Amino acid sequence: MNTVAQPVATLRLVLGDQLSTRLAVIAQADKAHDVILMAEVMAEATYVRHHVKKIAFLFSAMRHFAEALRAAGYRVLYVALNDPDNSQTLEGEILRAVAHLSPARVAVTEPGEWRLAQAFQALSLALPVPFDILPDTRFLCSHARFARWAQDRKSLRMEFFYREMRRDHGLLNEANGGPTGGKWNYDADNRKPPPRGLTAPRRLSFRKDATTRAVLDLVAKAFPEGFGTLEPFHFAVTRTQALRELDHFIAEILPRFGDFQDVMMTGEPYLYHSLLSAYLNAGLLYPLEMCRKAEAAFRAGHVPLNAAEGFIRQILGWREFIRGIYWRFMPDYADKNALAACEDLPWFYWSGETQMSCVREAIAHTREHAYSHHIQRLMITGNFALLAGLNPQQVHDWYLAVYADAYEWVELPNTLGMALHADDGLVASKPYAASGNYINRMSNFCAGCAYDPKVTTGAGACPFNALYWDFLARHRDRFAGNARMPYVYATWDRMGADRQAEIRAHAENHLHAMRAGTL
Ligand code: FAD
Ligand code: DLZ
Ligand code: SF4
Repeated sequence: MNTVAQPVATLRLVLGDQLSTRLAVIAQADKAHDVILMAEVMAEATYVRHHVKKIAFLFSAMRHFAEALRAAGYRVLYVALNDPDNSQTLEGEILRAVAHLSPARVAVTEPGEWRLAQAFQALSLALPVPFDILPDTRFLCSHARFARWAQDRKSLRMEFFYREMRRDHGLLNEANGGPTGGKWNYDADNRKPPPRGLTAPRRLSFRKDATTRAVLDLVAKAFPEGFGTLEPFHFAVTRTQALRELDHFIAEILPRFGDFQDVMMTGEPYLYHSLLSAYLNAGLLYPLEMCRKAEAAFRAGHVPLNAAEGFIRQILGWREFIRGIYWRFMPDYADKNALAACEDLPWFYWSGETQMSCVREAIAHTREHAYSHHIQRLMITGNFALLAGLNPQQVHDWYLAVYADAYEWVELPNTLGMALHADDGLVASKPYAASGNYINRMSNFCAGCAYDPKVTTGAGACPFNALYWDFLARHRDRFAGNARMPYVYATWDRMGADRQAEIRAHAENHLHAMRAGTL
């Protein structure tokens, strides 16, 4: 461990997803008397089977951040993964630094996961000095604000939360308090199917410097069994680079973000999405600056309202709402399984080896980029897991592992709530269940598939079709009363008992094939 000359007043821990100088833990640091601790540890790198690109991105961003702090005059203690004295847990590294530096107190920003929050609570009892856990002020809705909004409401709906957030932050709001353009939500103008000849825009790619190359070597050696491919690696790893990515998105891509938000295409993982979540969640970008830049581009006439509003809604609405749900309902939330789903996660989620070209494609994007866009997460891998009745906790572990932007506070409610309906409708008022017809409409995946999206039973029938009807039939008692679902149950009833039995038997065949690894 480095020797630090001056006596230490406060030891300040910065976690891998807290790379923001505006956080009080850094902004209030006394450069002469405080020490900032950052540590790469096996416990964080292995608590799920993280994608190797996710680990490399975070370690490189952490190392660059530490360098920038040093250059700005802070005293930084950085523990590398292969430091022989590394205890390989965050608690161990805090204790080691406290023993070595004898600070008067320790401070940290509240962590983004319940697991670590609990560990820090326990540690505060074991430490010989006071341990201050500071609020994470990067979010646009504090825990208290969310509690105020949620109290006494029968149901918590993102749309109403979002409107309050728009007013709170004056985003796309007019002087009379109303929404710009007269409507709060322009989703109906989005969700266009892919037009013929749609091409994806150019994306930035950042050159690997010596720090990133050293991290890539380290990760390749330390995680030989890790999920996904490490190279090519072209993530932004500093705030400056992340800001370039944000500005490129706003100028070149945002104008069509709304229109093609739900489109999926073979070989095109990104399309018109921003790719900013990994940077935002790690602290390299701030949510408000992203929203303000989108609004400014709209006001300057560069971006249509449906695109700017859609983008702002994802960040100001969904992202903050999801975080509010996580902290309000943890720890019970993690065990929710309202639909009693109990199938094991099939191996093809890791290997991509399946004949379903939509799933194969989504998993190929995931393996290569540690990314797939929202509709692939929700309507391909999530939808399949919902229809096939995969165990929510196994699905949750998968989503938490495979994406560069995944931390439990944001991943868990998206997986259990939005994709799997395991929280009984807390996050989503209706299950996001869809047949092959939807996937065929919104993508070009079906053209290259062994299955036929227009067929429900018999040889070559798309598995999503029979599984979709079987899912609805299985959960009829729960969903038949949902105001948004009578139409689908009327269609099911018109099929008659023989056809229904045939479809359900076919769904069972698909589940057999899934268990046998032949789907
Ligand atoms: P864009 O489509 O460009 O959207 C802009 C920004 O809005 C994103 O960067 C993100 O910060 C925010 N956003 C959009 N939708 C959501 C949402 N539903 N919840 C929270 N923020 C949102 N997002 C994560 O950041 N981490 C996760 O671990 C994660 N897991 C998910 C798991 C499932 C099953 C599903 C259905 C969604 C998940 N999401 C997660 C939400 C969303 O899919 C990603 O935020 C998005 O795909 C990131 O890509 P992007 O930056 O290109 O997003
Ligand atoms: C995700 C992650 C990984 C892979 N490694 C580290 C690490 O070595 N050191 C660290 O401080 N943080 C890491 N993280 C991020 C933490 O897991 C994250 O801070 C918690 O999950 C809380 O959100
Ligand atoms: Fe997916 Fe079915 Fe289309 Fe194949 S036919 S790509 S399984 S939706």
